[in-house]
Amino acid sequence: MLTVYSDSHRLQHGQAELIDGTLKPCFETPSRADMVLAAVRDRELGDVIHPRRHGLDPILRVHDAGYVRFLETAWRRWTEMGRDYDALPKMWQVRRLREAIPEHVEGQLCYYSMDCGTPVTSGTWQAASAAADTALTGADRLIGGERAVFALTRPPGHHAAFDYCGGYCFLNNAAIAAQALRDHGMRKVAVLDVDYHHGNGTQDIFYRRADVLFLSIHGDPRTEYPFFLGFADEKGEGEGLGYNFNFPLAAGSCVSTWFVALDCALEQIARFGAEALVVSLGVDTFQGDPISRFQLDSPDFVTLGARLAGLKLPTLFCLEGGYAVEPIGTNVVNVLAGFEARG
Ligand code: Q9C
Ligand code: ZN
Repeated sequence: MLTVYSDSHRLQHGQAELIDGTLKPCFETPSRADMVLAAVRDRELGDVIHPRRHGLDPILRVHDAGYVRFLETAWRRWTEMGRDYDALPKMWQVRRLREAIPEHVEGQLCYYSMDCGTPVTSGTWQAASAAADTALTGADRLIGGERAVFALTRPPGHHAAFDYCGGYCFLNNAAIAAQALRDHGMRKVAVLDVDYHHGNGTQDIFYRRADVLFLSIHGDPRTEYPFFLGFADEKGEGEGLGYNFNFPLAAGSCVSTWFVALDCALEQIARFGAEALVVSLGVDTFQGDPISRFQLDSPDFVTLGARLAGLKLPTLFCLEGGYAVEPIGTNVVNVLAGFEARG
């Protein structure tokens, strides 16, 4: 399987996130992508290519222009005030506060963020736009007839919505790629999110649309991040009604429960008649993940890959979460190798 990878991911290297009431080193680190790339090479998954630049247009197909402009300019505006540490928001536009966009970068940081775990740094824009290019280059290859491509995207994307960042995500790589597939003639695209956390950003972007089916298997938001989206009764709106499926599972759920949900999701994708599949591939479902509570073990990821291959669709994998750094490469490449073995 072809891998798309850019070293620019290193430019996103946050110092700290607020977790358990204290600032802790970021879980989402450059070493994650290094470990995945090393496993791709060790296991001879296939060629590794650099992404091609695609510019802003494909990003603006799924993200708000004001939000994208904010991401591009936030670090410069933040440091112009003499600050040189990561930019993190410290308040939110909650119920009954005004929805007007603040003028000041500090206010905009609050307006355009959903949490304080997603630091804007000197290299955030370059890293995030390179990740979008990585996913877009993968989409180009699928259009060109490739059976499957792995976009080694970092920072991840699935928590990034139309107009906000969060959950370590800035640009929604999978959504940008799914839209590009639509724009290049694929009539129906399914996005399956297997990360431990609900893909609130991807759901937000496609919620009113019938041409992109979104499905997510994740920790129940009653107890798990992102708390405010990902419930089973969210089925889409307007034209999109019936094209959004959430499979929330209790934290601690066993492996067989997880695979039952996967089978339900795969059945919906087949019924939908998807012409292409984008997989938001988080491996924070691993039993050893430090911030998640599912039980998948490394061999289970091979099974996941094989089941996905059973759909017989052109498939683009975009890396999302996974914070057990040492085994992340094994777990990700297990999915891809399981897919290839099933062909
Ligand atoms: N105690 C992704 O996997 N913080 N993002 C959770 C848990 C946010 C995860 C804290 C987790 C975001 C792409
Ligand atoms: Zn996650």
